[in-house]
Amino acid sequence: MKGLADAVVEGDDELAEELAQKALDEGVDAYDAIIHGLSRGMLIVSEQYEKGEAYVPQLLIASTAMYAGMDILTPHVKVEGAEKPAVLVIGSVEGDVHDIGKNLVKTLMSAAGFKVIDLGADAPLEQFVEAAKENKADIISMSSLMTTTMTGMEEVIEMLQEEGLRDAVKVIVGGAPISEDFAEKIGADAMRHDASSATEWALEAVKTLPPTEERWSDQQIALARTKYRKILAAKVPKAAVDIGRVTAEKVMKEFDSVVPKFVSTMTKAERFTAAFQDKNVDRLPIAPLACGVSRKFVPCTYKDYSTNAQKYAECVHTGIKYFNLDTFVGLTDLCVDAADFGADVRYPEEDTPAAKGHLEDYEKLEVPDLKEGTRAYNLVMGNKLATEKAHSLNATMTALIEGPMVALTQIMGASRVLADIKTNPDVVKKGLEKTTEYVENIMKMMFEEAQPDNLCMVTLWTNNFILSADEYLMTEGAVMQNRIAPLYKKYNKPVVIHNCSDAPHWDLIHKWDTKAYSYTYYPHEADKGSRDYRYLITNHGKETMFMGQTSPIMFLDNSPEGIKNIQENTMQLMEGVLNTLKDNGMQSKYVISTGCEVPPGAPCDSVTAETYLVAEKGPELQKRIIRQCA
Ligand code: B1M
Repeated sequence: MKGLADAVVEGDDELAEELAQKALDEGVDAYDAIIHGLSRGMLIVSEQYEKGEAYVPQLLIASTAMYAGMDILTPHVKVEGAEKPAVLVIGSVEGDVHDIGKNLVKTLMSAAGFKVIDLGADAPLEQFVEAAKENKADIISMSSLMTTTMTGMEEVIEMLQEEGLRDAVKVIVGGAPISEDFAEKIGADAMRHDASSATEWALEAVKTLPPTEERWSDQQIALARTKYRKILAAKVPKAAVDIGRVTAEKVMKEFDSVVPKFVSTMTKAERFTAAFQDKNVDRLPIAPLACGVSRKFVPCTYKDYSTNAQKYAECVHTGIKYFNLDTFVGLTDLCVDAADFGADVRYPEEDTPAAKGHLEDYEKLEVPDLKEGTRAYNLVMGNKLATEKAHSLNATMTALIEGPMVALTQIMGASRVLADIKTNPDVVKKGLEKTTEYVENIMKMMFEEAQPDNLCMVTLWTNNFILSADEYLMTEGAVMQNRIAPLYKKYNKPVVIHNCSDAPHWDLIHKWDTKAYSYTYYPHEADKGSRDYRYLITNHGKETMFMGQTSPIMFLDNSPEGIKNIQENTMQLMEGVLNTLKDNGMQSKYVISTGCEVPPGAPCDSVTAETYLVAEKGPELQKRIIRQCA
């Protein structure tokens, strides 16, 4: 048993198979070998992960070893007399390609003895119900990592209610944006913050369920259908309005009577450039990543925004104008390179594109020609036009491209690449060589053709919850250091990085001589390493200009309370930042921003609630706090 557990902890799939076979040969009960051997090993690694002693690659290879052993043992589990394993349907909901957390939940549920039906990522909502019916499931487990997809969970629960199946299964939901309140509001049975507590809950929950045949009987289903019909009828139907478009029209109508009245003594470009150098400014620059949402002013679909250079430039133009931004950060989606390498990308009309079909073989990766017809070429041309438009408004343009590791994980699949870092590091490095070459070509073309004011690189895998510093430095860290940062230098451009992680490896900022860094702060992860502006300005502020801190999720709420909340939050942030700058002998090196994209379906007046407030109150605060210090 110890050998089996150790094989899992070590991520040694061959040893797990060998010992599983040995257990069978020596007459050990197969079920005991799974639970007291393989599963115990998986629990050890998962505890190490929770304590920050292990990282995602180790969890992934441990799960491969566990499944390898289980493949040998499971056919020998004695069914007679033994209880049938409980059935759990799992998936990341439609529209959401994040699947690392879901895969961890799946692994621990399998380790706990559940029969797991995995619908994968971006799973159509009806599939949760269909799979539950087909397998007479005990539990449905849904993950969502985005505020834009979490509402899908409620739809699944409503479908279960409509079909009279709600009482036949327990429903658990989870993922970063999911709260207990949300779970209760949508009628889920539970939410948990991590994979191990989700598994503990599931083990208890199945104990309280009546027998399968009773729950899934026609009679129970008919009764439940009647019961929930009333509940569903009482629900207020969701209004089918395009909130982005409605609020965009409102913002455009009010623009002339509001924005020209803001007192400013600098142009947007002057302000942004001065802040970059910590020089005197009339107020702090403002630039939430209101990227996809700016398409509502044009209007155009998300697909047009991300694949049509002209439309993209128009969105940048209207975004800068109506949101009153000092720079536009040109985030479209993170699968531009993946599409050019041949990965299958899904382009929903109204949402961010996602890489779905990944490539099989690292060896077959071929660096595409950067020519007309490729997505990267369109991105460069879009940024060329967008830069002209930004300059016509006296603002700056910050183009954005995927870093080599984001590109590789989008091409090959994130969980696979992360596991391969441990088992096949050379193959990953070779893959990175190819994506780095393409990224370099795009950088050169951006600098030579598009000539944006800044070029921002997405390096979200520096996330300290996912990769250790060594693992990161061995992979993308190495190419950032040796190839990407020097290329910025060659073109005499500042290194600008975007990272939407909870806890990046902050010490790397020095290594690539990063001049601007867009970050996200997660207050609930502060004890694990997520850092706020106080820490960042104090420790790295002299070398690096930070942009971030505002939660993008806040912009979803444009109710009067929501708007008030945004304004209070922005005011506090401006005051706090200015005082911190002053305490550190600085005056302007910070941009009020979001560090991650404002959801592309968000209302536009929630964005202006922040940007207009900065324009209105910023100058007086700047005078009061900074000038006083001088
Ligand atoms: Co994106 N992304 N991403 N991303 N990404 C987030 C989620 C984001 C929070 C970043 C941010 O704002 N700071 C943000 C969402 C914001 C919002 O809610 N509106 C975001 C965004 C905006 C996007 C894009 C839209 C970016 C763009 O293109 N403009 C795009 C979306 C594409 C799409 O889905 N349609 C996108 C794309 C990607 C990549 C593909 C590049 C990549 C995912 C690769 C993959 O999973 N295959 C990615 C990544 C890696 C992230 C971050 C950095 C990390 C997520 C992760 O894997 N964490 C993330 C920022 C963050 O969360 N810090 C971010 C590690 C993992 C172990 O944790 O999944 O949380 P997690 O799982 C935890 C718990 O949540 C829990 O258990 C696990 C640990 O034990 N848990 C459950 C999970 N499911 C559970 C179920 C349960 C119980 C517990 O019961 C059922």
